[in-house]
Amino acid sequence: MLKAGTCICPRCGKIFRMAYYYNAPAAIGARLSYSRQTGSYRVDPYFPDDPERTANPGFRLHLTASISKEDHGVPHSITVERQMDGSSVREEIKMLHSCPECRLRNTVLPRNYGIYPLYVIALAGLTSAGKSAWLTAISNAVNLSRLNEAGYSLRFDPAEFSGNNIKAEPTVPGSMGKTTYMVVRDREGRGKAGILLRDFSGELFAPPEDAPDRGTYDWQSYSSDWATFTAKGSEYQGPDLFFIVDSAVKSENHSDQEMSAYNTLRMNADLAGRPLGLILTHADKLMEAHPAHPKDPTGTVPLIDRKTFAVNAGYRMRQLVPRMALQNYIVVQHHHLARYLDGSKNCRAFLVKSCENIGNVQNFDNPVNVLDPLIWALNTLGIFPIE
Ligand SMILES: Nc1nc2c(ncn2[C@@H]2O[C@H](COP(=O)(O)OP(=O)(O)OP(=O)(O)O)[C@@H](O)[C@H]2O)c(=O)[nH]1
Ligand SMILES: [Mg+2]
Ligand SMILES: [Zn+2]
Repeated sequence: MLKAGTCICPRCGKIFRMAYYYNAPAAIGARLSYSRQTGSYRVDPYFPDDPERTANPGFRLHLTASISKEDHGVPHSITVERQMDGSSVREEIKMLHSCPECRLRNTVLPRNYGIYPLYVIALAGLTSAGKSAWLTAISNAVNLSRLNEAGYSLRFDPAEFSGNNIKAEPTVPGSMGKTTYMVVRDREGRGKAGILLRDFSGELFAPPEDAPDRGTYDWQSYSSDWATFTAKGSEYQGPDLFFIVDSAVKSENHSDQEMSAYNTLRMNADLAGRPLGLILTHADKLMEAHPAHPKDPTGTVPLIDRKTFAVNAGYRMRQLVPRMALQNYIVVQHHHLARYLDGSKNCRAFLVKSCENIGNVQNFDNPVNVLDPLIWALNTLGIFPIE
């Protein structure tokens, strides 16, 4: 967990404290600070790699509007007037809360970022496992509203929902993917915690089957994304929780791949003491296939069928608790890695349907169990207390 006021850049993993603002067209940056002496905010030009220019920028910046109390000193955007030294002309510029390290890649931080204690959850898993789709599904306000119906006093408030009917696309290494940020709020709307769910490209976790250097892959250097994001420092101890995501319907020869993905994760991140969730996606496909129970010698008793989990079921305790137990049971029966991890402390398996595809357009209207892993994670981290 990062203390309120400390940020991790969702893209580059840089840890920083300042409220940094950037305007891309003008290529100028500034830091916003509060002066106790004057009781007011000020904005100073700031060039992270150029102390000289920071000291003598050749212009001054003035805030054109006061900072709202609700922004806790870190608004999403500010409007400033720039006045060149020796000139009386003032030019208005809008600046966005950004990462000082990778500002040139236009890394604008999500709304309300850096204001609350920040918990980091990292998603690992092979390509096409369903990582990005799950992140989209849990940011869907329609799904999240079911939590309110169940009567919980806390709300999850996602920074954005990339939308129904979006095309499925593989996450490119080096990008942020569908990284999701959400604020956990109480009934009065007060923020309690920020949650960063960091998506990664599946290519970071297992090379393609036909990669020429598959046997000698150097994961550590291949995945600089992953390395920066999980590197520990004095203020950041790596992700607070990990999810491994895999598809419930396997392509052939998949089982050794999922183990290699897990071993890669262990090599790249210190999992010691961190909770680990396994999310099997494509529950819809598994239910359609209704596989036989592996322990049934007659092969006629189904492990799961097309009605085992209802679409859009609610989140009341009496629904949630048995449903989570059943998911864990089924996944442990069905999946190598789940069986291997079964019984380890702080491990839990889930079976979800995030979306379905019509052509290659994803539809998120009829999810199954989709918030269960999130509820478990936040409960495990002590943010979302349930019995
Ligand atoms: N039917 C069904 N399709 C799903 C489900 N989850 C994901 N998909 C589809 O599976 C495909 C792969 O999903 P992604 O979310 O892109 O997978 P990813 O793990 O992010 O893959 P990379 O970005 O390549 O690492 C997409 O076409 C999704 O729409 C699900 O629960 N059910
Ligand atoms: Mg992806
Ligand atoms: Zn950055």
